[in-house]
Amino acid sequence: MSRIITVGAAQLGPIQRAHGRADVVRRMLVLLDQAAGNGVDLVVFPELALTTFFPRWYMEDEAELDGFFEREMPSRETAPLFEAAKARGIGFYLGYAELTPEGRRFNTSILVDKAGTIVGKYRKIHLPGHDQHEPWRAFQHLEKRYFEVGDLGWPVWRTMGGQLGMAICNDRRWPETYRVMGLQDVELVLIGYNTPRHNPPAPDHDRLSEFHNQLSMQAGAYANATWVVGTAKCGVEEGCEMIGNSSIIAPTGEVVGQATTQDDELVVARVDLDLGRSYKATTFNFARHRQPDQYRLIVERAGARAPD
Ligand code: CDT
Repeated sequence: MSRIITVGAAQLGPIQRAHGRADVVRRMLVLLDQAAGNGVDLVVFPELALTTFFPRWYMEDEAELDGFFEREMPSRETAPLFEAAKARGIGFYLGYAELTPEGRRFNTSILVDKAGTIVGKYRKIHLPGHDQHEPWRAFQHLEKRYFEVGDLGWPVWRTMGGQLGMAICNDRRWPETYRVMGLQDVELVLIGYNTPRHNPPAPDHDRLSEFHNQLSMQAGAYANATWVVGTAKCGVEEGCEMIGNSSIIAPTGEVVGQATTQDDELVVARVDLDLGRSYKATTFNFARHRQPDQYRLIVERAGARAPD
């Protein structure tokens, strides 16, 4: 049986604060139509895809903050996306801000199959930024204030003919993200991101933003012999520039498709889910070569400590 699926990274250009969800969903439907025209089976939308990247602002008013969150999924505004994807037989990954019935807030993604059923949910684990207002910054990055650390781990789901996992933005910089899924024999990791080019605490890193984006996703793909799809929300949003470079990366570590704009753009690639098998059987045969007894520090210690 063919284990080839066609994947689309559905990059979004900027979403300004004044743009409502209905506007954004309309843009997503255009990308979904392009995907259908290209025979795409699975579309990957960005992190927090339905609104502007609101953690750039300090907000004390809970009602204002809640305006960026979804209480249900699908919602009235996102139902057309679910219906259109189902009608076209396309599965999708969607990132959004989740407000639970208990009042908990997470940076979340869902995996929806071709029948329109939510088959998986992931809540972002590596939350970057800070939790207090830092007025010296031109833009805040208050993910640590507005979201709880995800509590679902990194599951891998059997769906759409393969073994699929999810991560969100900053997770892609951490090898643990991929390895936890690699140990579940993941074949395709889906990642949405919003990455401001300027990192206020370390502006000397800014010139390397795209390089570090590629480096981390390509390394994660290669060392776990998995496909990785990384989809950006990018361009100048409310005066803040965010990088594009949405990419589809093979288990070889090679980039097989990449966005060339900082706007709405669909990147399509043919994904052979068996391509990683030869790596998983040789160089990265985990059962044969990994030595977990020697890796204890990884789970026992969070911060680095120099030897005495
Ligand atoms: N959204 C997100 O996770 N962005 C981060 C910015 C890091 S700088 C605070 C990222 O890793 O791309």
